Amino acid sequence: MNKLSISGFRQSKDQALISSVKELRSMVTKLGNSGHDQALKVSLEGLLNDLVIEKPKPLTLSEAGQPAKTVNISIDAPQREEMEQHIAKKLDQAKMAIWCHKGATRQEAIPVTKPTESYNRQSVTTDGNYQPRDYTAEKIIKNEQKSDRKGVGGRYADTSDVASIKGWNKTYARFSHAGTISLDDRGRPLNPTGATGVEGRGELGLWGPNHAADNIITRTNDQGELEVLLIFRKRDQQWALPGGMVEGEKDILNVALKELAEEALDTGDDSGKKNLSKEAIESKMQELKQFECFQKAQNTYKGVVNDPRNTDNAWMETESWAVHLTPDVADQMKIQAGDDAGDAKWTAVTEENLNGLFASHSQIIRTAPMIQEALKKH
Ligand code: RP5
Repeated sequence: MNKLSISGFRQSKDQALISSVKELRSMVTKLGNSGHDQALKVSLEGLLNDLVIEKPKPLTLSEAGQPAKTVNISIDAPQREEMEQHIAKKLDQAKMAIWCHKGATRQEAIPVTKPTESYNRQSVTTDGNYQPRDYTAEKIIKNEQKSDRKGVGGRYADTSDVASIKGWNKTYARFSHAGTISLDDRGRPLNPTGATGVEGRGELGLWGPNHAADNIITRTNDQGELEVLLIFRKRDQQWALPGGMVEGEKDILNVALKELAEEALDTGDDSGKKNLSKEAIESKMQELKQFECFQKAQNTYKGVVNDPRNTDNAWMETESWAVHLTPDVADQMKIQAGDDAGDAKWTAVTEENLNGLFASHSQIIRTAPMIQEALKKH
């Protein structure tokens, strides 16, 4: 798009355009916080660079002493419309990106028509009363791979051409713990838990299920009370179970252990500094696997996570693994936050402490028998 100059604005429609530009500037500031879609921020900055707003020129007097008609808007009509639509789309994307990180209710960011009570999950695109917003983060589109092969050129996101994706319900990556995945008439997988108000992939890389693994690690402290290991998600500013995405791995417990080592365990040397190298993480995982309590890890939940990133066509699913540490293992385990965790700590298992965790971790954590027993005692 060419550089556009808005100058000599006088009419209300120019003021509306200028307000949108101001809003764009404020979005860039908001997106400045870590964890937000930085690719989107860069593209908003580019857009702002292309929009030059000049102060209204003072009216010059014509020879007859009357104001000369020199005040013009330098954007002609078709360009203006195109630019207005472009700005509106970018503002929408920015609001969605910010919303995704706030975990706020969707209505706070963008009003959407709620699905009606009779809403049928399989008719996301046919129910006339339902008007989801289309949103796929710019960082996802930038990371799209050209084919339906995982990890092409280090890219993690699916192609936008969802209809070209084959093998639904066949491989782990394209399989849902919630049951057979249905596709709509455009070949888009439908969220088995129903409508979210957003279509597209939002901030998730894959169409359909985005599989993760989570850890429910408990220990009994010196006072005989149960504690669980939680991490603080920097991006969401919320406490959560240590966990992360399954990327091509077949052994899901292995993924859980990798995430545990990365986010919550000390993988450094005696200097106390955390080492996130592949080797350091691998050696920590091997160490954990030697312990009997890890060999007895119990899979307590397999299913959809009510994650703020979920859309009608892309959603999080997880397998949670519960491990109760024996006292000797608990003593050896040094806790240190790393990767996208800003903090990691042992937390007393009480109703209060387990409420308000990220996504639906407050529910998932309660699937571990040790947690259930401890809560009964309180
Ligand atoms: C949640 O998102 C899962 O339960 C898991 O804890 C987490 C994985 O996402 P990232 O940590 O990779 O963002 O839905």
